[in-house]
Amino acid sequence: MAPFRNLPDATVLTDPDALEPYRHDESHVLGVLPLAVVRPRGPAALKELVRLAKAEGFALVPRGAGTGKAGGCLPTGQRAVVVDFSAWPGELRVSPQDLSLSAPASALLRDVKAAAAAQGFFYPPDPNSWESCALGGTLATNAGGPNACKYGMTRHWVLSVEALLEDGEIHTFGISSVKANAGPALGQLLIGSEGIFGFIVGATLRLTPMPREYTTLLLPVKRWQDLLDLPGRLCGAGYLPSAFEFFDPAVLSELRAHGPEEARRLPGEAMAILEFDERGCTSEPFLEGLLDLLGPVAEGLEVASDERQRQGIWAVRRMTSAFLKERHPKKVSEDIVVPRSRLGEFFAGLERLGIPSVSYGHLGDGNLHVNLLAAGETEPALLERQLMDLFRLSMSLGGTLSGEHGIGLAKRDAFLALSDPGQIQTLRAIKQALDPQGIFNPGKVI
Ligand code: 2HG
Ligand code: ZN
Repeated sequence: MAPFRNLPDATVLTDPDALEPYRHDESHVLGVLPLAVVRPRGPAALKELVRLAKAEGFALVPRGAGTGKAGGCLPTGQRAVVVDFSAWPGELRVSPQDLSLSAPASALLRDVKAAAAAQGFFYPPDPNSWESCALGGTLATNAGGPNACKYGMTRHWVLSVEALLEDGEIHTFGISSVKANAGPALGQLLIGSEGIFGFIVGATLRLTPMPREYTTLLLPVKRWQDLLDLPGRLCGAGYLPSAFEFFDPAVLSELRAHGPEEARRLPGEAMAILEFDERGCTSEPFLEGLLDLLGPVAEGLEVASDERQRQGIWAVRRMTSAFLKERHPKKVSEDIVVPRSRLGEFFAGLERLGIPSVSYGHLGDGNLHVNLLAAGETEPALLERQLMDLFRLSMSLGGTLSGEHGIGLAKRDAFLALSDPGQIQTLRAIKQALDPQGIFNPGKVI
């Protein structure tokens, strides 16, 4: 491919067979075949790529490990070059003094978490793909996960970011300290921007001491509606779970009938997984108070007594997305949010609107994976209507159409149709200021 022949410090792929995988991520949408895939190994490659993109009029589409759920890293349009950051250099460095960790975008989240843990620290963001996703992707999409209900999302753990901007240079936003107030936090604008303003190549992350004890519970319930006010009731009683996950009756019975061994023995009409990680959470008084709260709704509650049991409980939760996908390959899964206080109204709304769906996910922060299992067999216009009804319902209750996966390609039309026009205008004005030629991931988000 002629324009890329002299690209310094990069690997360039142009063989169609090698390009094909770049049309996919973990979402249900499909990208086009890119012109090329470039794996930069240093700033010189990025500088030249930006120059070429402007001169030749092609788009640059960033990619980490391709585990995104919204199509944000998929090429679109006529001429797109995927910038695959998997070979981007850099070391993982923990600073106990600063309670921080710096890492390149290419680092796997698994390795980031392990490097922190090796020195007694915790980096909380834990999307389901944490063992295979790249840090850069988690920053670009502001990844969430079960721990978000106590610890917040990726953006709450970023001290500074290094990003490629449209001048072809890498700039640093923020410092290695939680206190930095010299003007608006421009780095935060890049977190969750899905690469439309520039590409994140590295970051310094905030750490916290590693929890030393966990209480992990499997909570089968007799009546699944009893779960819906439980996150709020726990918080009201001073219990803040580090994770509160749930499976509705339909998901639980699929798991029970066709899931792995550990899932087949699961009791109850529906089920939750609760975890606590604060100091003292394994003490008698803590557990007694908790069991007083949970007892009346539970049907045969189990407390993990060792790390192996804890991991067994989490294994069932972690495989749920892949399991449902395998059973219903054309399903569409959403990640809407409603405030915890409106969960009951949300499920009543789903029923009223006749949206044929099953749900599981992060009940503790109101972020639900609503799955339309029959999406593949549903007439496209009807499916579209069902999804828009779902998004409108979430928004009418003070929620949003994406809690953790982002907008990307998958939700772009809905985002544009349902958002406050002032918000879209603002985003477009920022895009125009930061990327006047529109080279960074066009056609995503806005
Ligand atoms: C999870 O929580 C992930 O398991 C994936 O966010 C959810 O497949 C999904 O929609
Ligand atoms: Zn999730």
